[in-house]
Amino acid sequence: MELPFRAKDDGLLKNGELVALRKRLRNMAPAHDVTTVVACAFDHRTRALPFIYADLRMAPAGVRAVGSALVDAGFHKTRIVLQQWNKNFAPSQMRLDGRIPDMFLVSSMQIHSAQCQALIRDACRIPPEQRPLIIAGGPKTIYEPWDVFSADPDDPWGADIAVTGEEYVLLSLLEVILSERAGSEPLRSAFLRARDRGLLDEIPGLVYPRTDADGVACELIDTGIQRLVSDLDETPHPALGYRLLEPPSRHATLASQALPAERVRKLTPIGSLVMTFGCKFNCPYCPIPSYNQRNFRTKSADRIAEEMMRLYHDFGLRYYFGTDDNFFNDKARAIHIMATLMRAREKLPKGHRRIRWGTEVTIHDTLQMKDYLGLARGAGIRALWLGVEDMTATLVKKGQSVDKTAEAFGLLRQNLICPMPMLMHHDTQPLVTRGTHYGLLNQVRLLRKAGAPSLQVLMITPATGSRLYEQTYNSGLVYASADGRPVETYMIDGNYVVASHHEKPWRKQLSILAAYLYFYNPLRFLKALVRPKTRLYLADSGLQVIGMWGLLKTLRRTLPWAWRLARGRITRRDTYPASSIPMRAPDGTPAAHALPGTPVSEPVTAQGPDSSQAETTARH
Ligand code: B12
Ligand code: SF4
Repeated sequence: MELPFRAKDDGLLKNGELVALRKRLRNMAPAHDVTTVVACAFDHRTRALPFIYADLRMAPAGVRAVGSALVDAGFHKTRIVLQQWNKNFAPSQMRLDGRIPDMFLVSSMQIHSAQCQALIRDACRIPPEQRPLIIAGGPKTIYEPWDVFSADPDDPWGADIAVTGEEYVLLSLLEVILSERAGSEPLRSAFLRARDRGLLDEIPGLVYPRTDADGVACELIDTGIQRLVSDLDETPHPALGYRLLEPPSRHATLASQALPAERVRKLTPIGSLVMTFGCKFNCPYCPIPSYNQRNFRTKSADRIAEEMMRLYHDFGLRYYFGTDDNFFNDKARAIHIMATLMRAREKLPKGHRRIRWGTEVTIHDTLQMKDYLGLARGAGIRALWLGVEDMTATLVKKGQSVDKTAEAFGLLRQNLICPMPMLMHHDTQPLVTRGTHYGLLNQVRLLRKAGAPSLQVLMITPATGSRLYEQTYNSGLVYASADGRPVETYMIDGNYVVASHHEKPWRKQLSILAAYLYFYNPLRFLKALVRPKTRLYLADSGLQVIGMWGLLKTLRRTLPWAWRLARGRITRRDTYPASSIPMRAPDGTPAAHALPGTPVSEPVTAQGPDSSQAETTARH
């Protein structure tokens, strides 16, 4: 299910709303000595190609944005802990400023859910009277907020609230809680009162539980789809978040100081930077257009240039990755941003013009930009990730074809920009075909010939929040287990074949490995160095090294799975994972984030039943 759309003209915040909220909080902050730890959940079992370097060496923008928002609002005692760097971090043992923090925030992608739940579970070991207010957020809760609450009476853990939105939602929640807080009362107790008085119900983008006496969630109240900030210049500056990072360690506890500015670049040499959000295409397996309520949201060119320059000056960051879904989506804006960045780079003293960046685009839009790729190079773009998916457009059509892909790659290479293809493998695509370009290896070969220095091949896998999601599960495509090994959430990353009707799915698994092996190997590495075909040979050989290292990790992770697939005994899911806890909107209507089939609870009235005994009915 795609996220539902808000009413027309009500999907976006009014201009200035986020700025005004930040200002109001800054006025409130001096009266509240609030300490916060923001954790980024990361499951190290997901370490494999094609993300092997970026996964640890690029501090995620989501937790940094949340940290920046808190500091900007005046809450300086904030620390960001990345499980990427702090595997053993235990919230039950965290102390900040000498005390248990007032708030514990967890951010997670879907594939890191197991770690997200483990963090929350551990935080719940802190006795309730001392426990921080636990808030979950990020791409996991945006689509599946129910998963951060336990419904098991024998194991009652859970966040206090899930945020299904961005900075504005979190800051609105904080404003309400602080308005309700009496003196230095524990933040969590002010939260519980605000919740019980219904004060949170007016903030779209929250899901909170009503619990029974034992603390078990009996129903979830969903305040609806968030309103989105349209002018991204209103968001707090990303430089603030970089000052909050916990230094890497093996300890369960936190260091006394955050990572010093001079060590930031070494640990996270790539800076991920929000520039735009959204995409005009409408691929049925992709949740991005509906998440953005079909809007394309951007920062101004000046703001992007200022951010890059400030991060360069403050932390020495030279390499950036734009978190765009499709940077070339709006041609005029992209040109304006690139022209501004080019001027900003030119203003730097000669030896300092080394700011470089890359981002995601589509083949179709790259061709539309063919006259501006020199400008792109001048703006510092050195690599573009292109969603080629299937060059023959058999799987999905978004303006790509073999010829167009080759043309786009050629143009990028001419302008010394690395074309980084992203392919999607699927049941009907053979490993090799004769006389056509349909086979996976045929396409990999073409892409290599067209100058690709890196490769991404992922098996098509159901994505939460996409149109095809429920249908994919209901059709029995998705596995529950293979040869007795259950499919766990960390495996739903496209690297494992976990959704297929192929009679020999192990072949699909091996095909992905074969594609990588064909692309990354010692022979190619030597050729890239000795007989370079392109002026980008240093990038090419470097990426070969990272690719071979990543391939070893990928082999270690996915070969055993291929073996299980080959042994058969595959069991399939017959339905999608939905909430087992009843959900509803505050007024009793169906919850915006609930998948069809989620039980619905009756609202509690003054005379009505206790929510824990509320009658539940199936939705749809
Ligand atoms: C950059 C990126 C990557 C980088 C990440 C590197 C890094 N360390 O940052 C790389 C290339 C490695 C990557 C890999 C993958 N990615 Co990726 N990636 C993105 C991308 C394009 C940008 C992420 C980002 O920085 N966004 C900007 C920040 C500011 O947004 P945000 O993280 O959503 O955070 C905001 C809110 O969510 C919220 N928030 C976040 N955390 C919290 C916490 C709290 C408490 C609160 C209140 C709020 C909150 O506030 C933030 C500010 O607005 C997104 C799409 C997108 N445009 O967001 C996909 C995305 C995150 N990736 C996704 C996926 C699926 C993957 C992969 C599994 C590959 C795949 N199959 O597509 C792998 C996983 C690799 C791994 N082992 O982790 C999905 C996640 C879906 C989900 N439901 O979890 C996304 C959302 C794309 C999509 N399909 O919609 N990815
Ligand atoms: S082009 Fe990419 S971002 Fe746009 S809808 Fe398709 S998959 Fe999603």
